[in-house]
Amino acid sequence: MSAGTPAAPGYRNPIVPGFHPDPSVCRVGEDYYLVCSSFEYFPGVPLLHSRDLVNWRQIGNILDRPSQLEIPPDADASRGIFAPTIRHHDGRFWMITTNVSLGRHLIVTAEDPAGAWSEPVYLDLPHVDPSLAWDDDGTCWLTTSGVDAYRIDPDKGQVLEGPIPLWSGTGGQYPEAPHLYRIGDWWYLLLSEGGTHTGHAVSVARSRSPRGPFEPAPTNPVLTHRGTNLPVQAAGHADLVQATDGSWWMVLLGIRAKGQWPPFHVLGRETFLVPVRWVDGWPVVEPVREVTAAPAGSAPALAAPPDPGVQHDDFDARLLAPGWISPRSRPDAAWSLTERPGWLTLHATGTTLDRAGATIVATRQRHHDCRAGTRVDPGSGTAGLTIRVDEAHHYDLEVRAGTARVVGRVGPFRQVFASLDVPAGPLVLTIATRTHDLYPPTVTSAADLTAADEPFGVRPATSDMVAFEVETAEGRVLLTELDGRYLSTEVAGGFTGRVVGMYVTEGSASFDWFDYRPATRPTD
Ligand code: 6LW
Repeated sequence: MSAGTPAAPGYRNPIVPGFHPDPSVCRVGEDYYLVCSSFEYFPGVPLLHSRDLVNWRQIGNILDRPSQLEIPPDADASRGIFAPTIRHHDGRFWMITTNVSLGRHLIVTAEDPAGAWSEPVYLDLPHVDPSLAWDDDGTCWLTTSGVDAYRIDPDKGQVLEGPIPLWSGTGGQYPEAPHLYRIGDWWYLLLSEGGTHTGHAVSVARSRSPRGPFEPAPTNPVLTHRGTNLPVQAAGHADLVQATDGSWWMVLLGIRAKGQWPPFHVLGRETFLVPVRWVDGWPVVEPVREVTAAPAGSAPALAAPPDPGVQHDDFDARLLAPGWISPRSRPDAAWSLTERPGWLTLHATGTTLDRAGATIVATRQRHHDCRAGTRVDPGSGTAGLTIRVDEAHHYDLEVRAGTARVVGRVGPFRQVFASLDVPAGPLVLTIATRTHDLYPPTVTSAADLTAADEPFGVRPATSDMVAFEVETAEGRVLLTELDGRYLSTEVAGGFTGRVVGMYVTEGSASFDWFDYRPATRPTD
């Protein structure tokens, strides 16, 4: 495989698993950079790097300080940062996004994508999903959902002209996620329509000028999975990139729902990659598959899907790794890696996970089957491990005053499902999700491709099961297992996905380590 070109001969999707929606990508030389939406979580806009478009590593979060990212303390879940675009122009990286909680678009720039990124320049314009493109003469074009274009000065955040209505797709609801590209003698406008669920579709039009008029592709929508049996659904919100070998690729979001009926997706919207061919001047996109076949004659290389999130943290570093996120804010007074060296100490900022304001340090769940564990010293506080979508949808394994208990909150309901006396001092808490025994095995070789596109042979009612275990010096105890579908987007609503992490709701507690790993068997 040559650097800068997608990993041959085959690759697995999603390329960025778990809650990583609305991807945008750019290439500079042999390096690719990708950003995603982060909504109410701080820090915001995860930034990932790759040399082959398939294996991604998170190198930071673009909005990583309060002066760049203001999420009001009472902001609803799934507000905050929507749909960023990343581009490179004139020696600088540019990221534009919308802070929906403030009702403003913002632009930040950096010469080195690893940061620091600049303070924001704000633009007060309607709609979401802003994108930037530059003309040969340096003119900067901003597009938004709708779809409208504006001529802007991106350094000053000034609108010079517009709105100029461009093209709103083929008639589907929510024309959004527009990107303009100058390719050859054409300006291409890529957009999504149909809404970011099973009706999602990607359409394209082209013009000789960024002002239009735009001529729709005769093949629209160029990509949709609506009404299909494909295991990846909701394919849309796409961005294009040309690899160093000249080949074209599309990154886009999709969901992997499980169970019947309806299916439930619990990992949020994830980022996928598909090859693009150009035929008669229009992009032709293949359906999005979990395994993209190897070219004829070559051996499939189905490595385990790359995992860009937190896998193991001993809390020996000075700073929290970029894969750690917290709802709305992470005040300096709420956490410390130095108070008890080698431990993460958390201080309570709120008294319940049922409302905004609690101290939570979490990472995205990236696998349907996973185990997440931590060794906690609760001291005299109330602390634990939570798996959550939002304040109204979470399961917690909590320790307080010599008792470990499993608490579930779903909508207006809150219940204690199990409890166990535990000795004072540190103990290991584990939350494990499983689809084992609920589903047939997933794809393990390219020969399984056809099978993978078939609807599930087994039709269980739920997405997954979530188990809660406590381990003390005396051994490991399974407290209970709860139905995972209640922590899905279909139940909770919103745009995010599950995260799993540590929390404190009373006093202070320390965490010795955190471990997350995909699991293939309950005891892995
Ligand atoms: C985003 C819109 C969308 O603004 O979902 O998938 C919205 N599409 O483009 C939130 O992510």
